[in-house]
Amino acid sequence: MRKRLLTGIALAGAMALAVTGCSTDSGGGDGDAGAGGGGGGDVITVGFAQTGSESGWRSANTESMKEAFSEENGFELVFNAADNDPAAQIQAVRSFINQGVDAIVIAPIVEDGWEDVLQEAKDAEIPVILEDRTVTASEDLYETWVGLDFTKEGEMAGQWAAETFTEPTKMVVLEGTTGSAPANDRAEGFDSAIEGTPIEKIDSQTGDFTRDGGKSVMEGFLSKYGADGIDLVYAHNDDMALGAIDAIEAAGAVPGEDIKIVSVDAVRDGMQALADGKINYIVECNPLLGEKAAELVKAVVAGETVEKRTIVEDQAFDQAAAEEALPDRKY
Ligand code: GZL
Repeated sequence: MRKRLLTGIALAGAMALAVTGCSTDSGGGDGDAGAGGGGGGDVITVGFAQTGSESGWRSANTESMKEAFSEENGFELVFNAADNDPAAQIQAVRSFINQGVDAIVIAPIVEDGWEDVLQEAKDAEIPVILEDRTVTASEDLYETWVGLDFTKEGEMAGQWAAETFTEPTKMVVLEGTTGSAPANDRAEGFDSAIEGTPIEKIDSQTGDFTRDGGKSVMEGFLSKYGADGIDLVYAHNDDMALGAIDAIEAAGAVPGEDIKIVSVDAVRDGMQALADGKINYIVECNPLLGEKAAELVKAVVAGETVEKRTIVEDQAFDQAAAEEALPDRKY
């Protein structure tokens, strides 16, 4: 902990000076009581409040963050996964503040409810960096955000659907976590892209970005409308799309043919299902944000001015593109 460790050492040094009238060389140092001998001030202690482990995307994102915020890269990482519980995540951030970390990184589960704890971090002079998802709180309560353009991801999925379905089409939607930026923005982007098309959204429900959630919601849709009553599934992430595939196959229908599926993320299991023809189109959402997030933390802690937003570009895949990309896929 740069700031607090140095303050601690300086204070101890000053007290030593006060007591003995001279600084004590910590051995190998230059007699400066504040040096701490091993350059302890070089390590940046970062509290990272992750959403949880709800999806394959999240696992890849967590791995990327842990790789980037490593000891050899000059960090001490304090990691918390909040099990998709917004209250627990805010509590984790509060504990980071109490620990006096040098910086806090958050992947906020939901957009709202962040004003108080972000103000507490600001009052404690601990910079906050957002990665992945965003918040509705004022931009002056965090230093910067690195993530993806969720609205554009929804638009790209919707454009594919608009080009593919020119006849009356009945669509159900598997929504992401209620109140999360990706769920809100992917819905908005997709809906704007299919405006004026013969695609009708007959139902929409959250599967909380999990495979089990996607499966149980799809089971409900199938029992309500029948396999013949649904032409298209729009899943806000691959894990829910994979759950929908399980439900569609259990109902005796053929995913990708009887009921087409468009999804977001492009994680390995989703890309395999796309290559196998069980999903029809996937828009990528790149989880490998760790390197950029670590770069931003170092810049912010060093007092440099950084851009308020850094957006990582996404691409999209049809079946042929998935077959080509799979062998080299990092996640
Ligand atoms: C998007 C990310 C979403 C993924 C889901 O950046 O927040 O959360 O699309 C994950 O797979 O659960």
